[in-house]
Amino acid sequence: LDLELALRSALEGGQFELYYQPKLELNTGRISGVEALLRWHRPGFGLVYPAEFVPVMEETGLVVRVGEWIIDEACRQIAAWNAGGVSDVRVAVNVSSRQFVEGDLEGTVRRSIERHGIEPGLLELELTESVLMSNFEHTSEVLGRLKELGIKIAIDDFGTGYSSLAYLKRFPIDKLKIDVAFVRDITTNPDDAAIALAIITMAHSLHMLVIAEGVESRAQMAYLRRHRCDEIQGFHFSRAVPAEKVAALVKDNR
Ligand code: G
Ligand code: G
Ligand code: MN
Ligand code: NA
Repeated sequence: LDLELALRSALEGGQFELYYQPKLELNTGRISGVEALLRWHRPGFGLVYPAEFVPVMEETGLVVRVGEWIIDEACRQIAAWNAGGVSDVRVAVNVSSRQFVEGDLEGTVRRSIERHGIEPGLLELELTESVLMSNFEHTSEVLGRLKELGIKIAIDDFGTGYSSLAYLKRFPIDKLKIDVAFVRDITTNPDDAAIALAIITMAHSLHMLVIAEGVESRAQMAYLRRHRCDEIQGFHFSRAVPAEKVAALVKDNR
């Protein structure tokens, strides 16, 4: 309950901040984008990670308003980076289930893109399979409208949800994000490797890009590059860092 009360005032209190974890394009070595990850500067507690409070925001519905702030903040940051000479870094934002079902996602995205005057293709939404599977008709309609705005859609934690593969041909999806569960032992466990490689092949056959998350070693990265995975994200390349640090990393990288 204390947590809930504290969360209710966190947004107006300016206590949320987005950190950004870089994504590396394997065939060019470019930082192609970043994933926005929410951090909470909770007074008296220091920096708090989403695992400790996103579930409560989801239960209470706070995640809808905070989710709108996250999208707007990501667009504001894209515009700020563009103004500072970093013009080609795409920002991916996580969308929670309740935000997808109850929020006006298309309206939120459209207004934020317009307010900050950004190129829509620089914004990507990461949706999990469970978010997409809640209601086929609703999902289809919302994704169609989001794609018309020109933004990108990625499936997060791919391969771990209870979903049908049929949706891959029905929904306008740009990218699959291989779940860390298949990446962790990719160089030592033949079953994990087989699943990861099947996802890469399937994504490319369907004209989608594919990224592996949770890459922590050079060996994992080398394996994924050799097998034509497009991008990686993980501690091996970089943790999530504050916005200022992203600009410096990208300038070094160009
Ligand atoms: O940053 P961290 O590794 O602690 O993130 C843990 C999880 O919390 C992520 O996998 C993600 O699904 C969730 N999360 C992080 N940031 C956001 C956010 O901005 N919105 C939502 N809905 N979930 C987030
Ligand atoms: O949205 P999602 O739940 O996929 O958020 C990414 C999560 O994965 C974040 O909580 C982030 O801290 C975590 N993460 C990012 N890179 C790595 C990594 O290399 N290893 C592990 N174990 N977790 C990672
Ligand atoms: Mn994600
Ligand atoms: Na993920």
